[in-house]
Amino acid sequence: MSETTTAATAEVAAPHRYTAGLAAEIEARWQDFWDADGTYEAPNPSGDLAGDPELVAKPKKFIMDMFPYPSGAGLHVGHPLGYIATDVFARFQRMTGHNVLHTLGFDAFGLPAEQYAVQTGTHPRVSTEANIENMKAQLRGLGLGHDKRRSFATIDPDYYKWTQWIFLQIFNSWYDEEAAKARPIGELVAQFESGDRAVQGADGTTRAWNELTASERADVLSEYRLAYASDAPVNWCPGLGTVLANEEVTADGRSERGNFPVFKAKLRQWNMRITAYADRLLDDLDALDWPEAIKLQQRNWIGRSEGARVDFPIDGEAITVFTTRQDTLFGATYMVLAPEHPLVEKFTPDAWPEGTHEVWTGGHATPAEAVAAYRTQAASKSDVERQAEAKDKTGVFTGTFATNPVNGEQVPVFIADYVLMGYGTGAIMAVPAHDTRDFAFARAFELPMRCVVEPSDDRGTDASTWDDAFASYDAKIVNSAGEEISLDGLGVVDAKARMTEWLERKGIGEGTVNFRLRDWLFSRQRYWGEPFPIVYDEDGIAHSLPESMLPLELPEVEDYSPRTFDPDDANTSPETPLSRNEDWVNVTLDLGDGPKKYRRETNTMPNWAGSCWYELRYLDPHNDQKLVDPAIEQYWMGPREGRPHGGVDLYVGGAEHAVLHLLYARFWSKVLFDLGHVSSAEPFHKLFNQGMIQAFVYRDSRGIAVSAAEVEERDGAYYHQGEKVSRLLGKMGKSLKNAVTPDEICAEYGADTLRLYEMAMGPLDVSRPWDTRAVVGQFRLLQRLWRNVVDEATGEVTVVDAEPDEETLRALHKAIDGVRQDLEGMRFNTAIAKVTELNNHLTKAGGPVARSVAEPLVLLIAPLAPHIAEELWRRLGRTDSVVHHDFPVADPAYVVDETVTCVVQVKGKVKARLEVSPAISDEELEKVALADEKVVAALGGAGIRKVIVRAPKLVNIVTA
Ligand code: ANZ
Repeated sequence: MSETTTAATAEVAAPHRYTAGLAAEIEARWQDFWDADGTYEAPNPSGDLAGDPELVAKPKKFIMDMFPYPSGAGLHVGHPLGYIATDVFARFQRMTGHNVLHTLGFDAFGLPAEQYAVQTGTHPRVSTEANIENMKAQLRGLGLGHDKRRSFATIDPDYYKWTQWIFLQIFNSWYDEEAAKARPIGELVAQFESGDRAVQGADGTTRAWNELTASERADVLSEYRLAYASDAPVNWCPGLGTVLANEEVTADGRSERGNFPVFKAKLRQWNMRITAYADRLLDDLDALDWPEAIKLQQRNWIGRSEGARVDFPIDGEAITVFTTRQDTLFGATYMVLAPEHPLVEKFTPDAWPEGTHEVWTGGHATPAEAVAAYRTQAASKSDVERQAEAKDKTGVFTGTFATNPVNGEQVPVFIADYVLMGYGTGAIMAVPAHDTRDFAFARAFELPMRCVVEPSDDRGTDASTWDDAFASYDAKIVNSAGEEISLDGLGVVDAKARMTEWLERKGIGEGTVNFRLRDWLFSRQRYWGEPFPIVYDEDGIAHSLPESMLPLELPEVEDYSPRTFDPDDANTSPETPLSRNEDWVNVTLDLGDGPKKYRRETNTMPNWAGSCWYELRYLDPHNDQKLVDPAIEQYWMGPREGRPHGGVDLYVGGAEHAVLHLLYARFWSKVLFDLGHVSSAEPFHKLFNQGMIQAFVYRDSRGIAVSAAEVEERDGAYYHQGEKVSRLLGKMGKSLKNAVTPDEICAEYGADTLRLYEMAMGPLDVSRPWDTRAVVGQFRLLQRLWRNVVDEATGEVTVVDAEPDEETLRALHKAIDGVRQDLEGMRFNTAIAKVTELNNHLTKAGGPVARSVAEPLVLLIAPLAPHIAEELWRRLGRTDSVVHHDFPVADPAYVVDETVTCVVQVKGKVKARLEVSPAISDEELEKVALADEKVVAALGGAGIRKVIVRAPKLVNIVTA
């Protein structure tokens, strides 16, 4: 018999069975109802919260997903894992008395949209909007309870108006170190005008503000602004035709997107002074409820190092180094400058000093020649390549010696590419005995090594005999006694402190903190991004557009494709698509001092901009007067007990966003907080990283992925069109030909089954392999649930108004208790196991189910499988929605175990085991024990001296 006839026969016999067809009908109907009813719309406080008794009584929960990028490929079943999880959680919170804000927008600017548009020849807006519509339809089919009034896309002009507005807040503010917060730039100007703050000229002299030209003032302010343009070495990617942020460059120096080479090039670009917030970004992590792994990644990325700056004099000048080991100064036997260090020329003499070692000169006739040759060589390497822990260190002597300030020794100064210009001061003191890189370099260049930290092993203190450096923070200092200072015998920590104090006293150094974090490169040479609300006057001074001119909309251009170049050609420079539109670029505007000619900024913002503040827009999505109404922001995001910086209650997304989005969004929050626009200094209080849904990748003998749907399994081997193929667990995706779409699964089983399957696959934070064949298991659960309420033949509800038996009551209340705890703890897989157990109990018991059991069962599954739950609820005669119904509460009397085993000892030996109620009293237990047959037999009529009772587990009878 074919499958179709089986299904057809079943439908005749049981026309009201829960089939894919019925699921589809139910799901579509309730989705329409929920939309029309506004079931998921979360009210905002209107004005004063105190005047809103309903909201005062209801705690709030703001639950968010990392919003999707609407790609042309649409969703596969891996994408909605997190969305389903937050939806289940949000539904549970609604049913436990919370006002829940849950919605989803779209992050729609950025490179992929533009590249897709370039490939297909359609305008990015057209293709992006079509992708959004497609994705919305896919998501709607999953029954996600989103407040749709609050959804938006980052490309909507009335959204990016505020992205531009925030940019201007950042541009028009500075970081006041003393107050440790951002302040409006006008307050800085006032300090300059009044003379409260001195204006430092480039030569170190003080100048009067009112004597500066407009252009000079702009330059001074640029040194303070939190968003500023500067000519700095940036990551230029010719293959993509744009510059990239450090965070977008991979560990091997290529573009994260597209895997193209990235070069350092000096270009005028916009930056965000995120470094001003390094300390706060670090400190505030402590109070966040985030996975430790993500916190650690942020800490490492920010990279706080405590150390000292130390001056090494040369001919009345000095080279300043940054070291984290000032305790090892006596062991510094040479110095290294980054090849690009600006002092290199100055300290390069005309000729090599008498008798300079051949290895030091690299065979070059003069220091200048050696330096020039080495610089060319170093320029072709990325920072990452330069920092790689390769043993073969390269470099060249500059021909100069500096003085080690602790012992007056003359130490040679080298340039070498393992020292980077962008870190510390771009110069180091080298301590070969205690630093691996210095050790390798010293070996190669035959430089002396001096052990100044006592080794904890038996290598001895003659470093020249060692195989590698010895590094420790937990050891004693040796060989470090000079005329003015001695560190001998001190531990590392104390020695560092003593040295810092001495350096500061002598005025030749100071303790400092250095950060690895760099300012955030904020401009891109792209069309599909937010235009900068900045214009330049005829002197090239940047002006912000007034708020009334926002949004500055992206102009329509003929050619929006980026100008890309030979990926390997570093000698190229970017061309912005917006610059090709002269009419838009050159404008006459009145910025308050009469109409004048300006040129617009033609870079666009990076795609990260739109996701830096979207949580705030969800709160007050249609406000066109303010970023967000303060009372509304305070209600949803403001600080509460246990969350001192405020923020979203739950934010779910992938672990790959540890440093980019999550760091940028924190930074914007802090600026907005400092400027008084929001009460929350952190965007996301609790972060949860969901695992990935993986899928098997099948490859033929050439290693090419073949369509997973066409693979057959025979005796544990896999075949594609007769050819044996290999099988490995990997990512799911179109390119690996193993994508399964939610649409397929919904068509075959319905969304409720898909939701249950995804949640049942394992703990949410663990990656799990997709197995289409296993989905049916959850479908069967729903079929059995249906059968426990509805007669498949007649469609009549079968529940009865009878008292359930004791065993059923126990099964019910245990399930309620367990499911409640599991949903609260986001253990959706075990919650499903408990619902299944209860449902199976009812199936096995047979006969009609009592209403007092059927109703809570439906409520238990409602967060997980909302459509079938809503349907059964209404069929049970209820007229309200399950969505806002109270979640069942367990009766503790039925939750405790029915009986416990009590051990009865006679003369110290176990003579009986009794099944008793856990609530039994001592007296009752004693009575039961003494009446037990075995106990009576064991006593054999002997007199009882004492009975020790520890209800409910132990009775000990001592005989006379
Ligand atoms: C002397 C020394 C002795 C060092 C020793 C280390 C160990 P973190 O912890 O990452 O901040 N350094 C400083 N500036 C550098 C640059 N621009 N390029 C490459 N290396 C640089 O690292 C700080 C240490 O890295 C500094 O401390 C310096 O080497 C080196 F036993 O100074 B140290």
